[in-house]
Amino acid sequence: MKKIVWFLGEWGIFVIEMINNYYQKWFVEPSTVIQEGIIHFHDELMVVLTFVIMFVGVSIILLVKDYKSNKMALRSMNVHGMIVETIWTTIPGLILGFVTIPSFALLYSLEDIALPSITIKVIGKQWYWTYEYLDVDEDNIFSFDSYMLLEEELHKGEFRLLEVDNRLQLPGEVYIRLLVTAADVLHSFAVPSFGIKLDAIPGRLNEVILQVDRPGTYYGQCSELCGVNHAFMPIGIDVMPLVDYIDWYYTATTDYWIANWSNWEYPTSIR
Ligand SMILES: [Cu+2]
Repeated sequence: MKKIVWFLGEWGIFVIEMINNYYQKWFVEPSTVIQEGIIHFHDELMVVLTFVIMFVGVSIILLVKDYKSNKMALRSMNVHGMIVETIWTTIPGLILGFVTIPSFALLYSLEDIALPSITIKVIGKQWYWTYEYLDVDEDNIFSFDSYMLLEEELHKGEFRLLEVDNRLQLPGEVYIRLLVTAADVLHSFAVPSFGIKLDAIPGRLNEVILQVDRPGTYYGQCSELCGVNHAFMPIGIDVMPLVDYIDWYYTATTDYWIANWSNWEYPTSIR
């Protein structure tokens, strides 16, 4: 018994993590503080849960075992135990109170609105995403669509059902405001590495503040059943240093307005 407990304590987590990594049943690598917080909270909660389940399980086994001559079971049929009832109400209450503190801290930090440096509107459509960059020119908004790449369009090493033709480009280590909405039916903009999952609702704007710590390529998927091609509207995001982002932004917007010069209107305000 001692050896089993020792094994679980020393090697249990390690073994579970190995199995989870092998089958990819763990969280993806976090790249925002929010997602790190979510993973930490999950790990803390699992410790509490493990002890609760062990205690309740052992109690049930003790009670059910040899039920007919079990003093505890017989007693509970006739007598109320004031003390024991107080204990089994208070202790779960205390546990819940203990869990509430990190939970609320996390919830409030998810909703925290910092002053954003850039604002991007994400529009879910059947079945692709449109990204609008709202910052520079209100009258001539720079936007593009992002479609999934078909299997025959993929290059070696690219991910099937995750690769898109135009990835959303974002700067790293900067507060970004995402406004999420939909043009037709319900969609959901979800990127696991960022810890965000926002419903895209026609006629409504949902807002989240994002700050990505690591540059790289990130993937997400639409997470609300939105029709036959629901599984085929992935999200691809490139996060780069701010300098590279500004470079990309000016090249892309210039190209965009040269291509769409006939739609261009003289801006009434430039921020
Ligand atoms: Cu969708």
